[in-house]
Amino acid sequence: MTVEDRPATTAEAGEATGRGRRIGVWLLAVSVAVVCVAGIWSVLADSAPPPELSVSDVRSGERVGTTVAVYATIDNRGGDDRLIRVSSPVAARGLVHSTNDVGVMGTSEGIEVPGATTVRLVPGGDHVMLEGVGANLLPDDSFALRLEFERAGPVEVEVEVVPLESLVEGEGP
Ligand SMILES: [Cu+2]
Repeated sequence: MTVEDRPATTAEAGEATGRGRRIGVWLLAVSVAVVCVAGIWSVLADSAPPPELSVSDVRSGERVGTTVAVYATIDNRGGDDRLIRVSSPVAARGLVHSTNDVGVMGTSEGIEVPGATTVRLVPGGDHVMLEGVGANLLPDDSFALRLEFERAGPVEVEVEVVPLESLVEGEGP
């Protein structure tokens, strides 16, 4: 190595160090950006709008036997939700029922209550089934019912007992 070469080499080395620093700054900026995007993404994923439920027109027919079906209108002005459990002090057991294409009802995993929709529990469709009802339920009686939603949590409502014939034709009590 000659003496003349030395300053050039030092300059190159300096330039290389500067380049290394610039790359370091860029890597830092990129990783900060990645962390920010990941953060925003997780916030967005968690911030699905909360359900805004209002339950109305909750009714059942008179008790026949020990099983009573309950119908209602569930209005959701917020985000998606699902009715997952039901219970009532007048019943040993509360079930979420749906009715299949041939009119046979059975226990369902839950009733979807999508956002910005009104779901109607009606005879021949999805409904609440109360089993082991001991109390004699007559028209104009009312009783408490707890509807548990996956996201909104429990909603307490009052069920109005109506004459069987005033429920829509299609399914028994
Ligand atoms: Cu049923």
